[in-house]
Amino acid sequence: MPTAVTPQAVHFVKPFKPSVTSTEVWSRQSIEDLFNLPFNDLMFKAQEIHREHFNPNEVQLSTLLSIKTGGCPEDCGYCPQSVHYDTGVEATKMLDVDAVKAAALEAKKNGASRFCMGAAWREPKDRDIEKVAELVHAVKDLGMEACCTLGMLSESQAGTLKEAGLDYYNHNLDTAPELYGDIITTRDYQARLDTLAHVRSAGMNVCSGGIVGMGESREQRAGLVHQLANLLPYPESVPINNLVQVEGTPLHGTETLDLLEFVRTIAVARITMPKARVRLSAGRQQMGEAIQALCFMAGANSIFYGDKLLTTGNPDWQRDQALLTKLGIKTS
Ligand code: SAM
Ligand code: DTB
Ligand code: SF4
Repeated sequence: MPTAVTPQAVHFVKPFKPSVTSTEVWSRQSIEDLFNLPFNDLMFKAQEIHREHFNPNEVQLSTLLSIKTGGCPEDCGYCPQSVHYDTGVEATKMLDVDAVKAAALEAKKNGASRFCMGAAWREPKDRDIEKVAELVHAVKDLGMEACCTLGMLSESQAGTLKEAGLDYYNHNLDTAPELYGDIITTRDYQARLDTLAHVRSAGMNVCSGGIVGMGESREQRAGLVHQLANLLPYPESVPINNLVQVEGTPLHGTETLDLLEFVRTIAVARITMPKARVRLSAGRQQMGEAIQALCFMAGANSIFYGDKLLTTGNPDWQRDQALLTKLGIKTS
């Protein structure tokens, strides 16, 4: 039996009108029940809800760039950028504005609408935030949506990023609360919820999801979705990552997840967060076209687009364009 976990609400500190409003409270049991549906029933339910809120033949493209790689003091057991593990990832300094502008322009030319900048920090320093604000301006000047994932954020740092024009802040809950301590010991679940609250109160869109395939049970996958779906309001953007196993990390060698379970996780996220962009995120290179097509049927309507995630590979844009064309999917 899973541990009973009280849903954590992220409350507004300042008045803010989110684009997603939700009052529905999901019990953990109701989410487990969705996971346990016969596959076809689950897919049908997810399709119905998806079609109520979105064009089912449209997928949004986000391109990632690591603006500061490696050397991170945190011990996230999945992550090749942690200083605790020997993965061959070399630590770099932060990229300058010209390098970021060039990468964003390339992403735009290839059709991406959102540019996401990631940094291997536990938390940025205030002087880092000033530099990131310049990068955000550069991306916004190209007419793209901007997203950052920089680690834990204070309320004032969130405010500075909002003022710079940042549209989305990505900070994942990663897994169910009861499994979290087995994966990461250097910061707790509440700290993640606090960052999400700061992002909300600054008036930015929240991007938050997690990773499956870390050896969790189906109940624990339900536990992750339970936390996300009960955020008030739930995130506008929900990345669902399949663990990319990197040699040297503690999670390397974990038994791989049956990919139909991955599809189920997408479907349950779609049903419980009907208006969110559910992103089929890391792990696509290991997935094949049929599973990705099932994910789109299950309600995924965003992908990371471009041949690199942060440090690991992703299908190149020509391959993705070929798949999307084959499926008759338009992009935004
Ligand atoms: N350092 C910041 C943080 O942790 O919030 C931002 C970057 S961090 C790499 C962003 C997210 O990438 C993590 O929260 C995790 O969900 C995801 N991630 C990292 N390594 C991964 C892996 N090997 N497979 C799948 N997702 C991964
Ligand atoms: C998210 O949920 N997944 C992305 C993004 N947000 C920052 C990161 C995936 C990282 C995969 C491992 C790597 O490339 O280092
Ligand atoms: Fe650092 Fe983020 Fe990797 Fe954790 S996931 S080790 S915080 S870069």
